[in-house]
Amino acid sequence: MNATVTARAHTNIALVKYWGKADTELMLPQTSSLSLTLDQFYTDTTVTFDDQLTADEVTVNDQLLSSEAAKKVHNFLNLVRQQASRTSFARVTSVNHVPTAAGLASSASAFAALAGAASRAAGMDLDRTALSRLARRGSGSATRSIFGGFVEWEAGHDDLSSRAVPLIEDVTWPIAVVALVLDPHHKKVSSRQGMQSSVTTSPFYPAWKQIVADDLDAIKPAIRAQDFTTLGETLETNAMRMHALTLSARPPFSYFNGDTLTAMQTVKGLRAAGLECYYTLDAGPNLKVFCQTADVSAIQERFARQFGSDNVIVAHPGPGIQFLNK
Ligand code: 2P0
Repeated sequence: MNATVTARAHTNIALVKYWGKADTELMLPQTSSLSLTLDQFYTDTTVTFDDQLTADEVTVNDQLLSSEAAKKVHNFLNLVRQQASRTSFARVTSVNHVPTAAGLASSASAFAALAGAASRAAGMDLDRTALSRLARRGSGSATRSIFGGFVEWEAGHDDLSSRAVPLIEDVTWPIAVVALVLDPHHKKVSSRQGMQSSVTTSPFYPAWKQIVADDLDAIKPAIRAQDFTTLGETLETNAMRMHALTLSARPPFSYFNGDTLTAMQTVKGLRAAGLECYYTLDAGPNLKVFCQTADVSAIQERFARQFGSDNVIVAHPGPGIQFLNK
């Protein structure tokens, strides 16, 4: 009998960023990183291995993908087949739950959910540490989405040691992330290309490794002590220093657009007015603003006036991977 397994994984936002691989085959990063899993954005993925299939069949948001578009998924399924000693192809159905067509869907939730559903459907029973290592092979940031709350991806030095470790899974700290949709379109430079270019051409890359080590040393005690100021100052500076690696690459590139810069000014203005909040952003222009829940409505209103209420989404700490059936 062919098992059908559905897994749900949430996306995460990095506070100390992953930006560069040491090994592109094993997907080992240059540095460790640390994130917060979010409740609002998640992927549900169902996998069945079926002897009747003559190729993997991948459907995302009700659209059957071409074999070219499904290539990353196919490569990932090959790895699962190899580990599980299976030969049959798989039917994969995936739905991204994002509040609007926001361009906030992420490979993190997609590959974390796929790792869970595919490994179980293939008959493997992996614990969450092993799942994080498997998810890593699909997309680096997916390593962290196996766990909820604050999660560190320890860089490690080989397949076994490069894995996620939860710092605090059940977050009781009343904090929120206000996500701004400033451009819903696909990014022009993929994270994969962008980080590789930074590693090989930015003269600042060696400094980045030290920055990450220092930021992790600062942010982990701040999280444990619920020290919001240290958390915010560290995550904002870390994001800007990551983006300095794009501006200093050859050729230079940037993920900012005009609205990104405008929104950064708004955050500074809010802070000057006594509403403590800090921004971060990834490989796209959409700013994410960290704040304390008591300040959410004031901050949300300010950005809704600026960018429209449909483009402002409030998220909170979210859970790790869940299996929706057996
Ligand atoms: C992060 N990002 O730590 C960083 C910050 C974007 C900026 O991880 O090549 O999709 O699949 O490992 O995980 C996005 O890159 O890249 C990412 P791959 P991924 O969240």
